Amino acid sequence: MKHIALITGASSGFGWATARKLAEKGYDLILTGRRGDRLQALETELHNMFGTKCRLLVFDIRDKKTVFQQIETLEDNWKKIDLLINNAGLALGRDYFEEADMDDWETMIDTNLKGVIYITRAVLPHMIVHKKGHIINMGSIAGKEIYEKGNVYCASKHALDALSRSMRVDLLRHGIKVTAIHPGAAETEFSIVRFKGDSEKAEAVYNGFKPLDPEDIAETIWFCASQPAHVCINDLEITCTAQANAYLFHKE
Ligand code: NDP
Ligand code: 8X3
Repeated sequence: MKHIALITGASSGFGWATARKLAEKGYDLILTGRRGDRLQALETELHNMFGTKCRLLVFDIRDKKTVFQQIETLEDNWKKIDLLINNAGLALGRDYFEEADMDDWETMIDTNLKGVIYITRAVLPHMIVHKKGHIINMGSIAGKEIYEKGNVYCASKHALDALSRSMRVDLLRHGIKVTAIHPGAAETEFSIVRFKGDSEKAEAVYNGFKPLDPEDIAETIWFCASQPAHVCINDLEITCTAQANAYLFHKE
């Protein structure tokens, strides 16, 4: 029987690249995000390239009721999720604490933290029944260290780091693996979203160095997902070679 992975935030960036990688490796995929047109395009691509079976769930991960309803709409064969990749997330703004937008802060907490809690609670009963499963949470180097004007984005990813460690402890008795991956700067739509469509500001983030590609993260996810049953990669930090920590870059 084929393995099933559910990827949140599959409509772009890491999620999209990971869908491709897992499709290539023979997974059936549940793809989620708000932009259904993007998910449909991805489904078509994966079907044509690998004959992958996809199930699309279009929803906003901040909406608790909808998250649980959407998981319940899955047919029994799709509910047997082997791998949950909690990837959907975002940064909004980069401003001093006293100047930052409160609504942006709430959106980040609702998405990066509460969204992960909702989807994980919705999927978990199906893993627990089968006494196996693997949850991969997309943290960030911003969840290990803070940087100037990173405030609530950093806090949301620090909280996710704590949540990943808590999940690992609490889910031990069910035989469920929990991995947290913490990337540094990677070029996706992340900065375009952070700077609200200002592509000049977004591009400037990556000036003078070669950032990670989404494919680098997809490869890392595959490395974690493809370990033998008795091995769990717990915590993994990855940056491009030009990045030493959350704020130190070697730029040409
Ligand atoms: P992208 O902006 O390219 O992708 C983000 C994905 O999250 C999209 O598919 C988006 O889908 C989804 N998403 C955002 N908000 C919601 C929501 N409310 N409901 C459902 N889905 C949502 O960024 P990345 O691929 O770079 O980011 C993926 C993850 O990696 C994030 O958690 C980010 O914090 C983390 N990260 C990114 C780094 C980077 O430098 N790029 C480095 C470290 C971590 P849609 O808009 O269709 O809903
Ligand atoms: C994304 C990486 O450095 O912009 O989590 O916070 S950073």
